[in-house]
Amino acid sequence: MSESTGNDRCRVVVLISGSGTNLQAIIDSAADAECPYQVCAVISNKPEAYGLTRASDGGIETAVVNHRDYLDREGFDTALIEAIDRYAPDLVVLAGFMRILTPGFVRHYSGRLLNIHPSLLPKYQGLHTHRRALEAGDREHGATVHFVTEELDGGPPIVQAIVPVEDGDTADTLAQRVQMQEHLIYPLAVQWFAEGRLRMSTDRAELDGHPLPPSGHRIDSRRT
Ligand code: NHR
Ligand code: GAR
Repeated sequence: MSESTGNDRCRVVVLISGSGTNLQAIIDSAADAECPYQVCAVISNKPEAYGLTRASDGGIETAVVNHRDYLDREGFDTALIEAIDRYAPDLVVLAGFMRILTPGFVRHYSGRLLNIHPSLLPKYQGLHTHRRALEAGDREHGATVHFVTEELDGGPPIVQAIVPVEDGDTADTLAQRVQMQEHLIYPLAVQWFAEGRLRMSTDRAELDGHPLPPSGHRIDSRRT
């Protein structure tokens, strides 16, 4: 065993807007001594986000950059970059972060910015994904971790979890089933990045030097 103090671990800053259950999964997985990343800070655009309490409870530094304090998206994103870069992160993770980011922000973190989106991208970009999947009569749904680019929910997928749609599902029951899988695939993708295995190339994500399929590595929860 090495005598690492953990100081060489990949530095991750997590951005949230709400409950932070994905943040919790990422924090929990970092508690493992073998985990290749550490969560350095959690930053919210909403002062009341419960995820801030989760972070404090985990001994993690927090900050709030309230979008309402800024005249426009450029001003907000500039302040957000300042708050993030104080922690010199190797990776920035959006976990239920609800503000669309400007091209300048996305370029600043190009190749080191991840999001989790609650649909099987490229289906249902944008909001209200569970309702839209139900309304379309889909039999499968899920979540996708992807690199963030200027195109909203359009960056290269890394890993996708597929869940069944059950008879009688509501948007809430379906969301719960999807979120259980989110809590598995998001820490996995962050670990891959931290181990240096994951890269963004032109229009694909690469794992271990090989391009991933267009929808990313797929995990089918119906088969496990
Ligand atoms: N920014 C860029 N440039 N590219 C992406 O792929 C992004 C992004 C910012 C956030 C998360 C995304 C999701 O997974 C995300 C991906 C918010 C909205 C939205 O419409 C859309 C997509 C996502 C997040 N937000 C409203 C806005 O005006 C505000 C909604 C609210 O506050 O509740 O910013 O779904
Ligand atoms: C998650 O389901 C995530 O996929 C989704 O919001 C939820 C956040 O939950 N993200 C978006 O809709 C982004 N627009 P959490 O705060 O408990 O992690």
